[in-house]
Amino acid sequence: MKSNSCVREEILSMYSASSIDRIEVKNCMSDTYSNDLKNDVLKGLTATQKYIPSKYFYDTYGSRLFEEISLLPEYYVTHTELSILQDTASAIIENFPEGDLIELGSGANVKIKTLLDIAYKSYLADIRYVSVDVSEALLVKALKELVTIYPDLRVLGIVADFTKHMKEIPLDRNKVFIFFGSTIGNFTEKESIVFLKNIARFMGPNDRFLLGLDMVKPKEILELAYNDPPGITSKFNKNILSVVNRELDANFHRDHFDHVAFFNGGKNQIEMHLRANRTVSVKIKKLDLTVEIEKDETIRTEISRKFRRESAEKMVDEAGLRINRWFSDPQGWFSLVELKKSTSYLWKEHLRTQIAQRKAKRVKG
Ligand code: AVJ
Repeated sequence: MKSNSCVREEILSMYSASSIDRIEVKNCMSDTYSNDLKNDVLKGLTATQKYIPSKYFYDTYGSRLFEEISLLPEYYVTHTELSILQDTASAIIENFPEGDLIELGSGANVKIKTLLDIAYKSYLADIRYVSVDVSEALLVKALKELVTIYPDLRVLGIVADFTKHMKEIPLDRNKVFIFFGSTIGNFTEKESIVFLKNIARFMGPNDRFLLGLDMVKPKEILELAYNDPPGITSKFNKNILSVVNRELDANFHRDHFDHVAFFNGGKNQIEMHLRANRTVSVKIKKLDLTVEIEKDETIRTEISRKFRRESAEKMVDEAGLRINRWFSDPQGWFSLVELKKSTSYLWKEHLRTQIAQRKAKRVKG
């Protein structure tokens, strides 16, 4: 099966031709998604602690549910990050006269609009917005909205899994990578370092990386954010079963599972699980698999790690990045961190190219 081949897509809509001209979309997912899902679900549901990777929450309905979560007062994550962004957008965007703002896992537009508003107000010469997201429907909708709000803005949408398709991101211009929402918390410690390293590789000495990090805070506040009284997070959690049912022809029954979310203090992470409220036997036709789940056994659907300044510094450092500026809200609940490539990493790269050049010369001469 081919992978990493992205197909350029035509955008059809009722919008004017002039705005459509500014939208370009590449789809890198169409031929890998269902295969990845198969492998991941097979591995996850045959493990001792059963799990389904959290990236499969985000089909169209799941993305919409997350939007709803982000409006909940209990879910402090989104509005705290937005308030930091509003206070710091001009500081962030200064000295960025032209280049690409590359947002990974973008979803809706609220946060990027805060940056673009400032860019537009100040001087914006030639900024392009590059959005990388797994959900094509949402991505296209968001891009269409942006080109109507910002005349002249060029946008590029890449329907891709940013843990796999980094190669598809254009690298010829100045760059600010953006990874909002503390989504990095959904990766294990190891995975997050691999991910950051992968981005660092594509950064030049002047490029920046804006990373959102949710901070450790009292357990009650954390647990309420993932156990909202109206039950939207519970719906969001159970939606992953509908994704598996639809994509892999399975027969999960959402009523047979309860939403569970708690703070694991030893690991500084929120964990979301689906706990079987009876003995469950699930047939997954496309995997030729029957999964037996005991009463009270759980399927882990998400970890959401919470950071401290020291743990963040350590993680970033191991990836060859350094903290350039640290923005936070007065309570210190959330942080927006501006990263640059670390000097030692730049030196290493410099030496490596020099050695390679010398070798090449020696071969020739
Ligand atoms: C979108 C990954 C940042 O981990 O808090 C919200 C997802 N899960 N409620 C998070 C989520 C449950 C969210 N991120």
